[in-house]
Amino acid sequence: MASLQILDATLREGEQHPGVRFNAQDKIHLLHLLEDFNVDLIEVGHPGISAEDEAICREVADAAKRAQILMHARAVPEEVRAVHRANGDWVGIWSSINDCSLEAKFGGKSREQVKTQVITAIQEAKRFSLKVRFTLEDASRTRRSDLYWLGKVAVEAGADRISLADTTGVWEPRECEDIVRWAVNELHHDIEVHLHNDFGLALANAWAAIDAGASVIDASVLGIGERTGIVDLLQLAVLLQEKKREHHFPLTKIPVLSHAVQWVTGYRPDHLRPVVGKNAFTHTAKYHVQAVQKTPRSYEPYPPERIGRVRTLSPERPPLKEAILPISLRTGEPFEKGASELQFHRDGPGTRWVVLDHRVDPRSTLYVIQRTFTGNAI
Ligand code: HCA
Ligand code: CU
Repeated sequence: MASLQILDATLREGEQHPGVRFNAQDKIHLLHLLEDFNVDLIEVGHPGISAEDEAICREVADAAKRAQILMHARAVPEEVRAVHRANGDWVGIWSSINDCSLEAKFGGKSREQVKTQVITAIQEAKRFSLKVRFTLEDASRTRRSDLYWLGKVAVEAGADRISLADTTGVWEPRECEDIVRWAVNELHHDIEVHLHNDFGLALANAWAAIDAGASVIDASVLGIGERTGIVDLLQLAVLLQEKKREHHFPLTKIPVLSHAVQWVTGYRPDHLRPVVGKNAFTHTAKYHVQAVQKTPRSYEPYPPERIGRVRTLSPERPPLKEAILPISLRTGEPFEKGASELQFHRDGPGTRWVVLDHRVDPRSTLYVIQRTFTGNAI
């Protein structure tokens, strides 16, 4: 456990959240908040994308106070040189060799061509004394023999760490644990994991990877990233503190970090989200409220003050409303909002329908309706 490091990728993977693009000032502000949160490794961007990205990455790297700065690059010498020019400490080079990747991402390249590219890119990085993380992208859908083969190529070319990416978020915790343990034993190298959240298992997989001996876990603030994102840094930090007694992160800074990212990205986590969600410390049922007033821990996994939050007691029950339900109909002419007394074919007599809202898509129309039983045929 002592050697576990968390890498924050908000400034790189987070820019793959739809509609997000950080300017240099935003990145520097978030970088400093992440450093204040004691994050050791921070991935700040992909300088090879454009001259503008390179300039931003450089400004951010130069503003770092103590974190090690990592930048992303394809296995292409020019992209590695962009990381060197932008003053990165680490370059994160990635490649993959399952059939889908060779075809779709590398335009039909052969395994040998990928091998040559990876060796050339890592050697280029070493010429500039960059530390190298080599990522086996889409590791979760790649044969183990292939992971071993390309992993060994990278290790022998001089990679300092090998990362296994669950690019489409398909691992389950047991599989993730097994493969990390295998990689630690077979590659004899520090192993990092990059876990997407498509099935909602990213944090569970990270937890399994830690138990299997992973040295580095990638995360981002609020989990922002491509599609459904990656491991949430804030949830991971709280879990480490509460379950493993790792006092590594100053958890009372969570609200500031969370709000900074919400502000800059426009992303709003939903109320149910663990740690930062509005409801995370709200107690509603009357007997919960009474118990919490006497002994807060009766219905709390940990006290909200520990992460800079407060509890809310909300025992008032809202009055009963008329039933509202969404229904979907294949229909030509959509009914308008406010239309009422619609005689749908499945109505029995005496049922009154009011359309509160509707949304049309090419195949059907989704109505949100209010249904009242009037007792009279309409
Ligand atoms: C990407 C994919 C990636 C790469 C991870 C890495 C993934 O390039 O957007 O290079 O460590 O999820 O596999 O984020
Ligand atoms: Cu990713």
